[in-house]
Order: sequence, then structure tokens, then C-alpha cells
Amino acid sequence: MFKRLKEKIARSRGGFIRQLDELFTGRKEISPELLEEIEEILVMADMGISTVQEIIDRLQDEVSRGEISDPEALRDRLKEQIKAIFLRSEKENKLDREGIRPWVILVVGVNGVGKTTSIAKLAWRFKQEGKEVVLVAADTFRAAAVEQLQKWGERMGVPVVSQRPGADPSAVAFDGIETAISRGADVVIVDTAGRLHTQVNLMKELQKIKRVIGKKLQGAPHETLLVLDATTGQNAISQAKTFCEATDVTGIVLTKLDGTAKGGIVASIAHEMNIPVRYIGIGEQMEDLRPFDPDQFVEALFER
Ligand SMILES: Nc1nc2c(ncn2[C@@H]2O[C@H](COP(=O)(O)OP(=O)(O)OP(=O)(O)O)[C@@H](O)[C@H]2O)c(=O)[nH]1
Ligand SMILES: [Mg+2]
Repeated sequence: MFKRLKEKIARSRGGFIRQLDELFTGRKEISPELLEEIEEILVMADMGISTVQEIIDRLQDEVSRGEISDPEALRDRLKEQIKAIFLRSEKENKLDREGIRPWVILVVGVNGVGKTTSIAKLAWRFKQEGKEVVLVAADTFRAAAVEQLQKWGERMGVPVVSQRPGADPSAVAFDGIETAISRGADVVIVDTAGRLHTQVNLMKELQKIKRVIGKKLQGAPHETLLVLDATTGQNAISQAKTFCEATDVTGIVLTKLDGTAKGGIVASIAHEMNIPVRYIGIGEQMEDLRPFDPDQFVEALFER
């Protein structure tokens, strides 16, 4: 599994990580220019200016205190700094699933980022764990959306609760929770629209869906996953801000990491939003969704 992850994020390895490696090779000393160049590479890798600034400032401090004396040690500390960013956002946002059934996951994000595909992949993961899953087609806006989710459901043998296109998404969500409760399902995953007539409408709709779900089942949704497309770079951050203002996002699914050489966006999101990246999408197949493991991810990035 680790090997496949490495292959899949090979683009990032070929991109900014190779640049970093080239920067470190043959260097005997840490110069101010070296730190500047690292800074530049990290920013180019979509890591976000404030995130990079913090990392560089820390490294700088450690260098001046004499705690880091050679480029190799600097590379190691850089790795640790990136890991620390992830661990912090994880620690502050832990979810406790114990005893909650059904566990309700609301999935949000703009159109085309990979919500429906990620839901299918997630459902498949839960099924592998022996859990009973119910999918809810609350994207009633886009004509083919309901059908798309139904197709996935059929392929995996997972029930999909739906109504006709154009139906009230909140009503579909309500139905979905009811069905899941009566079936004694373990997990419910609610798909939502990525686009309505306006963005304000979309946010209002999501808030309504959330309220209605909470009325049907107290405490639900237990998890609100925001899906972001890694290939959109820093744009993903502004999307995240919009969604976080409207709904309490508890975690991020970052898709299409297989399609970018700038894996740094993962760190940018964890740091700037203080929301943990829960899953990463690394392809279009059912098994191409991984729980995000910071340690494994950073090791895979930096491995030589
Ligand atoms: N390469 C790659 N493609 C992905 C990944 N995740 C999703 N996709 C593709 O992205 C496209 C859009 O995915 P959808 O799941 O339909 O996106 P959506 O957010 O539900 O879109 P709307 O329903 O229009 O809002 C599809 O072609 C997916 O196969 C990923 O991790 N890697
Ligand atoms: Mg969709």
C-alpha cells in the first residue's frame, strides 16, 4: 500500500521534492540563500505563503541557535516541521465515533471536485470493514447526479436513497437518515450539489440540509467533509474559507493528488484552515482513496 501511495504521488516527488533534493545535494553548508531557495520551492508547491513563512522562520531560528548545522539535518527538520503541521490540525479536531450509529457524513464542495466519486470510494472502504452503508442522493440539482450515485451503489451493492431530480434536497436527506435508522445501518453518506443558481443559495441549502438532518437525528451530521481538488492549488483555500463560514467543516477530502506536482497544498490546508485532511484521492478507481496518514505521506514524499 505504501508503495502504491509513493507511485501515485510520484508527480509531487518529480516536482517540488526533486527540486528540494537537488538543492541539498552536494551542499556542505547552510547559507541564507539555501533557506531562501527552500522558501521559494515550497511556495511554488502551493504550500501557501503564511505556512512557508512559519516553517522557514523556525528553521532559521534553529540554524542561528546552532541546533541545525548541516544541510542534511536541515532537510530532516523541514520534514519534521511539515509533519508537525498535520499533527496539530489532527489533534485539535479529533472525532469520537464510539457508540454512534448511524454515523452521518455530509459531503460538500464545489462542482467537479470529486464529491460523488469520493463518496463511492468511502462507501467501498466502509463496506470492506464490514459496515453497512446507506448513500443519500441529495444533489437533486444537476440532472445526472442522482443516476451517477445510483450506478455506484449498484456496483457496490450499497442502497441509495433518492427522489426525483429537482426534489427538495433536505427532504431527501431526511428520508435517507430515516431509512438508515430503520435498516440499522452503521454509516450514512449524504451527497450534495456543487452548484446552485448562486453560491449564496448553495450555502443556504447546505445549512438547511444540516438542520434537517439534525432534527431527524440529534448530533448529526457527525462529520462534514469538504472535498477539494488538489489541482486547483491555492484556489482550494478560498473555497475552503467560503464553506467553513457557512457550515462547520470537520475534515477535508483532497482529491486528484495524482494529477498535480504540487502536493504542498495538503500542508497549506491543514495549516491555514486548521482542519485535518482526512482522506486523499489518488486516482479514479474504487481503491484510490486513502485515509490521510501524515507520517506516511511525508515519508513517501521525502524518500530518496
Ligand atoms: N485523477 C483523479 N480523478 C478524480 C479523483 N477524484 C475524482 N476524480 C474525477 O473527477 C471527476 C469529477 O468527479 P465527481 O465525483 O463527479 O465530482 P462532483 O464533485 O461530485 O461533481 P458535481 O456532482 O458536478 O458537483 C470525475 O471524472 C472523477 O473520476 C482523484 O482522486 N483522482
Ligand atoms: Mg456529484
